[in-house]
Amino acid sequence: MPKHYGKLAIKRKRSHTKALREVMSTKNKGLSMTKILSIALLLLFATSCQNELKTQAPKQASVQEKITSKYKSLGYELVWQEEFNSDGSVESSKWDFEQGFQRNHELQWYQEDNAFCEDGKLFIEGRREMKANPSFKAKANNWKEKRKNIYYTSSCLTSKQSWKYGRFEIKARLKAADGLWPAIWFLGTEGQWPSNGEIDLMEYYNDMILANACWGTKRPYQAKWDSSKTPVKDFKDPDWDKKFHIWKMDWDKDSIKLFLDDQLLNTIDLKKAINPDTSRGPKEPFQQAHYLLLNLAIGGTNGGDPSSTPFPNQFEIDYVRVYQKQ
Ligand SMILES: [Ca+2]
Repeated sequence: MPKHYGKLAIKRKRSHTKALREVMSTKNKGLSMTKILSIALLLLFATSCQNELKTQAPKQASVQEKITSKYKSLGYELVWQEEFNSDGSVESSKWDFEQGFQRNHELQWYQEDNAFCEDGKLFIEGRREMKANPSFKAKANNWKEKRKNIYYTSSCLTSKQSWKYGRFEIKARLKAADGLWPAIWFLGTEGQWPSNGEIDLMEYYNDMILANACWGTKRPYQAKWDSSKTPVKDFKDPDWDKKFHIWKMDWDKDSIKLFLDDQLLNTIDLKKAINPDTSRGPKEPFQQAHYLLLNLAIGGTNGGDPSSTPFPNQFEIDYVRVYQKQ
C-alpha cells in the first residue's frame, strides 16, 4: 500500500476523534437536539470514510497489478519503479543529487532543496533567486568559479540504480518556455563523457523536443551525435505543455529507440555507436549499464534566455518504470 494512503487514513481518524471529542465535551451542559444530530452525522461520515478506505486498498493493488503485468506478453518483467507516492523529500535510497554548477555554462545552481514529492509526483522547481556563489574566486578563469552570484536554482536527480537494456517508461509534464531546458537522460557508468555514452530520452529547449544519443570521437570532450529535433508546434496541440506525456525507450544490444506518446522519434543503430579511442571509455558505450538523470536546467549553451520567463516553474515527473527481459 502506498504510504500516502496510510497517512491519509491516520489523518482522517485523528480528525474524526478530535471533532467527536469537541462535541462530546459539551455534554455536561446538556445535549441539545443539534448536538445529537451533529454526533450522528459525524459517525455517519466516519463510517463512510472507512468504507472508502477499504475500497481504495484493492484498487491500488489492481493498479499495481496492471503496471507489473503491462508488458509481460512481450517477455518484460518490471525490475524497478518509482511512483513518487511518498509526499515530501525525494527517497534517498533511490536518488542522489548533483550539487552546484555542473555543465554547459548553465545558469542554475543545483541543490537538493528544489525537488519534492506531492500528489504522487516529483516536482523539480526552477527558481529565480540570488545567492553568493560559494565557489567564487576573484581571478578564476573557470566559469564555475568566476561567477560572483547565483541567479537561479534547480535540481538534478541521479538514480542510484543503473541498467543495461530494457524498456523505460517515464510520464512527465514540462513547461515549454524560453530559457528552460528540462531533460530525462542517461549516462554510462564507465568512462569519461562522451565516451561513456549519453542517451537523451527527452530534452526540451528552444521550442523543440529532442531525442538523442552521443558517444566519443578521437578528440576528448567532442561528441558524435545521433539527434532528432521536433518543434513542439508539430504536435498540433496548443495545450501540449499543459498535459502529461509518456516517454519510452526500448534498448537492446542492437538499437535504442526513443518514443514520445508512442511516436518513434529516433532510432540509434548501436553498430555505429563505437568509440574510436578506447582510452577514455569502453569501445561500445551502449553495451554497458547507464544511470538516469532527471533535471531542469536553465539557460546555458542551449537553454536560451530565461529573463522573460516567470519563476518559479516546475518540471513534473509522475513515474519512472523499468522493464527488462529476463
Ligand atoms: Ca506518480
